[in-house]
Amino acid sequence: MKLVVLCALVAAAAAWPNFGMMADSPGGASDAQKQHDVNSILWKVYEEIRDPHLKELSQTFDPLSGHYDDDGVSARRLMQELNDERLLEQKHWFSLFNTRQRQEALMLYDVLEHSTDWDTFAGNAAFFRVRMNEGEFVYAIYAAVTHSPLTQHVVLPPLYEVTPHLFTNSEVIQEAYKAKMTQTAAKIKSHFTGSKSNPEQRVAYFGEDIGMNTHHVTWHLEFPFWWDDTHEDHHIERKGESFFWVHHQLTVRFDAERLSNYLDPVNELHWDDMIYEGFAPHTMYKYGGYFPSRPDKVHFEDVDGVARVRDMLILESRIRDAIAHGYFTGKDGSVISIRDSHGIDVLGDVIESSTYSPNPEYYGSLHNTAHVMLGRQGDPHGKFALPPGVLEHFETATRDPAFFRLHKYMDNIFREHKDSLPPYTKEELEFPGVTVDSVSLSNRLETYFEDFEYSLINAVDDTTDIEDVPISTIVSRLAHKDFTATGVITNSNPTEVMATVRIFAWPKYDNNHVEFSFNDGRWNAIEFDKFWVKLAPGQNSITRSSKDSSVTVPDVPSFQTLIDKANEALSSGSDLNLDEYVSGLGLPNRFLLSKGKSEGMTFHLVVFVSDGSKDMAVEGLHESTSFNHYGCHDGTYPDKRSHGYPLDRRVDDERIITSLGNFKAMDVEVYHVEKEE
Ligand SMILES: [Cu+2]
Repeated sequence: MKLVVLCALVAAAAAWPNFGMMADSPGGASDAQKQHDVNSILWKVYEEIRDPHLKELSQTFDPLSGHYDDDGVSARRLMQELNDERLLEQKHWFSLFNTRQRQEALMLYDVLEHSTDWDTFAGNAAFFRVRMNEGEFVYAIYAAVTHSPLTQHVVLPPLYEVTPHLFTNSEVIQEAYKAKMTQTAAKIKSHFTGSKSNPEQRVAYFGEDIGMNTHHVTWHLEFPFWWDDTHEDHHIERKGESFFWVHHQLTVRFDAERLSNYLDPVNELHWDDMIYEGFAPHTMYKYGGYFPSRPDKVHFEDVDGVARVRDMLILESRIRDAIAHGYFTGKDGSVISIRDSHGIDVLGDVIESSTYSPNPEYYGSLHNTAHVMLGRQGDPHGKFALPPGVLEHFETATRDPAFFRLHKYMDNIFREHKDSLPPYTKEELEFPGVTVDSVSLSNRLETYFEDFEYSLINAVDDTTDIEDVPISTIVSRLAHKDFTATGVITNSNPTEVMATVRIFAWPKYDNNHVEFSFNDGRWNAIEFDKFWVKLAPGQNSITRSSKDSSVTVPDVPSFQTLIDKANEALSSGSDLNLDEYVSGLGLPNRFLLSKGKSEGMTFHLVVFVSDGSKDMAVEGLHESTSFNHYGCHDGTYPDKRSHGYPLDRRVDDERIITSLGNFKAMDVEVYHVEKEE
């Protein structure tokens, strides 16, 4: 079991000291009621509200009469925009990267975030749902439920069942419409985009995985680039570093998947080079037509109203220059050193860029602009009035293999910075008296593909007069057999010590079966787990199940399950018990192992045990090893060390690490089997 317990506890104490009182405040509602309302407000979001109470609220609630902690400033502003008819129409595409559309979505987010009781929150949600663009509305609800203290225990329904268009192929959507029109129940098989003539299709199961896409969207919701401390109530700690790490892990995982499919790791994309790989998304907007395609081998073009290719090269060289100098220059000319373990955080803020960037006027917004630039290459001058490309939505971005090329490009910039830091010394890395004697696995590591079904009910148009027929799709997805790792660790100190256990693995060989050097391998290390244990004097046997990995989360319950659970809890007065699903931040647990090969794929597995008393940022970590690994948007990240420690810095002499008693390495084979046994 894993959840945000640690972050949440810290958050409740630090950020919202009044939360305990809020639950009893007028208009307070039970968690089950809130879950029910959030379910109902997102159900069939392009259609009329079905819940009678919320439907009535949508007509009777007055946003100006709500209770707010900003004196109603946000509500008055949005009402003004609404009354002036300035807001984006309904049944139109929405993109977060469209500045005006984002502002509108965030105006609603502000209203919800400043609502101090549930009546106000739910009333606003109902009122604006029938008056604002649906895409903006969904984004605002997801962001508000993620960040509002009122909704700490609410589980957001899986996005792939709320807005299925962004997660499945247009062919499947068309079948779903047909099923609805003919009132025939359907289970539609989804296929990955493309054909066997395209080698990239071999790894489409990764870029198109709905769980991985949900993880990606969730990260960007919990760590939004638009988050502004002067406006919000707290600072999100290590946001820039987390931006680096979450994308770095996607990048190295994608390369490992490629190797298991006999493909070379991706090359970086570059502005003055060709975009070799074209892409046909086979995906459509609910409203706004098909996502644009891009042929093979096109040169980057300037995109009207976004940026010129030359601008991108200039931004890149300014950032590389700062890395070479070891400092960024702030808006006021101040020197912001990055030659230390915090430098990565600043660099991440600059590259994304987020509002935390110290000088966006000078360093620009490399990542966000690049997403739009790349997304528009199919229609750079707007001649064909195409809607935004897949790269302009976190839900769909990884479907395009160019996403990983773009992120490899940025990952290499991050590496340039990490390589500018001195390697860790033996003294920094050792854990006196602690030795990892052995590491063993309970069973053969196996991956396979399994079928997963999810509902498309929310994809199709609807009317209250006609009953729903069940419509779902079946996707094939990567999974693995569970396993348990056992480590025997000796503590020869006279007293108990706290230890941080860090587990990584990297593909041992490249596509030509040449072994990666330690230094290249460690940069490509996939993080498998991190947890804290107390080691008694003498020998300790530590077991850890793959199910507990802190980098993963369990599958989110289906939308229907969430509806049933909330209704059940409401009618019986029982607890919701959905806490383990509160954050979807983390890879799906079934994705923990990357795909093996039928003859076995060799990974170099490393276990590093560091001194927990020096690493821990929060007390009591050994009691609850579950935490939000990819960062804590509302609390303190439990680990003081850099993400990826101790493999994040260059290793000039690998013996410094490999000779340590608190380090253990071994080769493991991952087998891919065709059917689950
Ligand atoms: Cu991203």
